[in-house]
Amino acid sequence: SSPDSDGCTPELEKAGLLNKTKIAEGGRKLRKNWSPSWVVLVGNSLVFFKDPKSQTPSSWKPGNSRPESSVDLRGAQLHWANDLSSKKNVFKLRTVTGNEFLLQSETDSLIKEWYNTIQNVIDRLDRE
Ligand code: I3S
Repeated sequence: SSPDSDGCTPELEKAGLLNKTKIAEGGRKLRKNWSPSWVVLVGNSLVFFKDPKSQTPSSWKPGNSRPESSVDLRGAQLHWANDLSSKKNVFKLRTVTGNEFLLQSETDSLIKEWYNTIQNVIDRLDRE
């Protein structure tokens, strides 16, 4: 179970290392550039950090580390996307602004957890 399965820390939902590439910006297709990213799901946002080696689960906090980018999950769409890569365990996240990311892990259970957790946040925001 996740560290937050008891709901005692409502802000930070999940953090971990995933492979990431952005494939579209504002609906315009981009060239893939896969790299490891420290991914943090906090509140309504998915936040990406560079240099995962220097990151720890506590170092995402404001002031400690500058995010590379951040994604607003309100209105976002999530789809399994194994057709978009030769890698296994790939999903696509599309924001309302037309930014698209692929996220991937070699570990089946880990990518499923990420998928479910992000989808739960999207569903919660859809109901608001
Ligand atoms: O969808 P593509 O074009 O097959 O994606 C591959 C390329 O981005 C490739 O880089 P080049 O643009 O230098 O060929 C990457 O190295 C591959 O990882 C990409 O494919 P995968 O299947 O890994 O997503």
